[in-house]
Parts: sequence; structure tokens; C-alpha cells
Amino acid sequence: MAGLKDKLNDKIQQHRPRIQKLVKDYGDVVVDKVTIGQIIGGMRGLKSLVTDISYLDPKMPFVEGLFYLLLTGDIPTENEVSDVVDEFRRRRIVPRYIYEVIDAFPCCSHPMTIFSSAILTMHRESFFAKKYTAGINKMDMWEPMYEDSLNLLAKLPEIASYIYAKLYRDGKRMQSNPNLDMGADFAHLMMKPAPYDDVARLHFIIHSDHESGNVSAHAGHLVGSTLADIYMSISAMINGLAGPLHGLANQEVLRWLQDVRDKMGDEIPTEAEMKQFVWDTLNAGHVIPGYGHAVLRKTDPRYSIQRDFCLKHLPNDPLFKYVDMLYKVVPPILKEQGKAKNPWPNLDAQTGVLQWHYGVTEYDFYTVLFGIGRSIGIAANLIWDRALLYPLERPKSITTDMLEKIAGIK
Ligand code: HAX
Repeated sequence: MAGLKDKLNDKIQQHRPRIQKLVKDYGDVVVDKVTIGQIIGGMRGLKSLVTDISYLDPKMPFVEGLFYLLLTGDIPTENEVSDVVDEFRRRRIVPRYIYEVIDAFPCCSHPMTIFSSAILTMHRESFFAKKYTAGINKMDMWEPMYEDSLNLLAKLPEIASYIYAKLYRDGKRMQSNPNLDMGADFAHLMMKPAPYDDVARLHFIIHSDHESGNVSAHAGHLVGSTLADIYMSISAMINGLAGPLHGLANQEVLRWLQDVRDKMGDEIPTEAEMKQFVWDTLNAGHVIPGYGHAVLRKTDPRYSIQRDFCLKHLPNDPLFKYVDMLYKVVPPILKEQGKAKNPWPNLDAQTGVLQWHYGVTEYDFYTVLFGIGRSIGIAANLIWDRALLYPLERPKSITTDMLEKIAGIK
């Protein structure tokens, strides 16, 4: 068993009794109450999920090191990171039929549709599915989930960059460079020089994990709870990410900004003009993409990390100037409008500017980049879901009639 897998095994053996004790001895302890507002309002804030895989503050390490940290909770040594980098390298080769699946998509297909389908198609590779059919002991299920996770994660940069080449470049396949870590290899596959390697590392790391209640994480967990394999679960996660109120917001931010830019004929708007664009959007009944959050009530730390990177590397980029101005203009307007509970920017408000600056201007592709990063966090969650034998998710629904009776209306 490789170093990471050994360590993970130790951690799982230590953690399992904690869950067993909680369920056996404290199973009836009340954690939260549920209001009618929460039931109708998309379960916002309802404490009904558990995850110990958490968000971290990155200093541009290798993505593989982050995966180690998410799985074990321990900061890896350089050697331990190298071991994981090697593990990923060994698993990078993408099956030929995946290229054929991508080639077969009709023109104008959204890259997220292609990405999700390519991942789902690899279900036939699933080690977990084969072991399950053969009758694996449930205590051992995390192991094939771990193997499948590494196999899938290692291939995502090549799959994503081929989708990019197919849709927006010459359609030619680039070969992975086996001497590079995941972030640098992605930059190589995208044919982008440094510092795009750091941009890729930063991007994948900050998009990886964000508790388990957000739509993509929850979709991955929900599908995984049926004992579906990693390919089915991550494909479902990608579909959740593809909605404009979630991951697609980073594409929407750029679309919105380009609209402003077109109207301005490439001039930087004054603050008064920008305020007017924001109000026009709100008055047309649309949201300001990249602002607001279902849980956070302050500037998203992932926004701030990207902003710091922009201030250091591209302070004079015209699009960054737009985004910088929006940071001043939007929160007071959302406060004045009085609807959004969080008037501050989320991570999607900054992502596109970085990509645009380094030459990835096809903003339909941005959520695929998000998807690579998010897969790392969801895979870590799913391995632990199996290790701790979390059951099938099956909440109970009730009718409007029942709610009216509970409320005392009927
Ligand atoms: N612009 C305008 N109105 C907004 C708003 C925004 N950015 N954010 C929230 N509101 C509105 C809501 O539409 C809602 O209006 P109604 O009462 O008319 O329905 C009201 O304010 C209350 O919403 P909320 O409780 O503050 O927010 P929710 O938890 O319901 O939704 C969202 C959270 C992220 C979906 C929301 O803030 C939004 O639509 N933001 C813009 C899209 C976006 O940036 N999404 C990405 C979020 C981060 C993420 O998941 N990234 O992947």
C-alpha cells in the first residue's frame, strides 16, 4: 500500500469508532430545529450533513499536496507530496474512447456537458463497481473508491484541456508532460507559459472544498450515497456545478462584464456609469453575478486570495479595473436594495479576470476549470463517506397541506 493510502487507512481506523459511538450512544441528541422557512427555502442553514474535509488557506503548493491534506488532515512533507505527484503521474493516460466521445459531441455543446459526459463514460473503468459486483466487504469499500478517485483526478487536466482544444483551438491532442505536477502539466496542456502554472494551482486549490452543503458537493455526496462509483458521483457533481446560481456564475460574471465593456466601447466606466449598469441589471430582475452567498456574510476569502494575486501580477489589467470598481460599487447598492443577505463578492467574481488575463478568454470554459478543482474535494469526501459507511441519503418530504396544519393555518 502506498504512503498516502497507508496513512489514510490509519486515520480511518481511528475515526470509525467516533462515528459508531455518536450513532449508538447519542443518536437521539437534537442538533437543530427545522422551520417552515427552511423547508420551503431550500434547507438553507439546516445542520443536516456531516463532513470533516475542510477548506484551507493555500500558499500556492502543489495540488497533489492539497489532496493529501484533505484526505489525512496532515500537512504533507515534501517527500509525501512527491509520492502523490508520482501516483497521479502513473494514472494520467486517458482511454482512447474518451477522445472519441468528446469528438462525437455536436457543435455548440457546452463544455460542462462534454466534461460531465466524458467523466460518466469512464464508469466502465470503475474498480469499485467491479469489486461491488464481486461482493466486497463494506468495511473495505473505501479502498477501490480511493483507487478510482486517483485514477479519475489524474486524468481530468488532460480531458479538460482536450475539450478546450476541440472547442476553441486546433482540436489537436497535447500529451501530458510526465515530469510536471498537476498544475504545471495543466498549463502545459493549455499551452500557457508561467505564471499560468501557478494560476492553475491556485485555481484548483481554492475551488476544491467548501463544506458539503453546497450544490455540487451535495450532489456528489447524494449520488455517491447510493454506492454509485466515483465516475457517476463526480459527473453528477459537475452537473450541479453547471447552474448559473452556482459554478456557472464565473462565466456569467465575464458575460456581464463583456456586456458592460461593449456598451462602453472599451473605455473604463466612471463609478457613476458602473453604478447605473448595476442598477439596470437589478431593475431588469437579474442578479449581479459573483455577488451574494447562501452561507457567507462577508467577502469570500477565496475572492480575496485571487484579488491579492491580481493586485500583485496584473494591477493594470483593464478587466481587473472593472472588477475592482465593482467591489466598491456593488455592495452598497445591494445593501440599499435590501434583498441580498450577503452584499459581498464570492469567488466567482474574480476567477474569470485571471483566466482572461492569461489568455483563456473563452468564458464558457471557466466552470470546467472550477470542476477540476471541485473534483479533488468531492473525491476526498466520497472516500471518507465510504470509509465511515455513511448511509443512503433519504430525507422525508411533506405536503403543503401538512405544513399549513403545522403552522396552524388549517
Ligand atoms: N444580485 C441581486 N440579487 C441578489 C443577489 C445578487 N448577487 N444575491 C441575492 N440576491 C437576492 C436573491 O435573488 C433573493 O431575491 P428574492 O427575495 O427576490 O428571491 C434575495 O436577494 C435573498 O437571497 P439570499 O438569501 O441573500 O441568497 P440565497 O441564499 O437565496 O442565494 C445565491 C445565494 C448565491 C444563489 C445568490 O446570492 C445569487 O444569486 N448570487 C448571484 C449568483 C452567484 O454569484 N452565484 C455564485 C455563488 C457562489 C457559488 O456557489 N459559486 O460557485
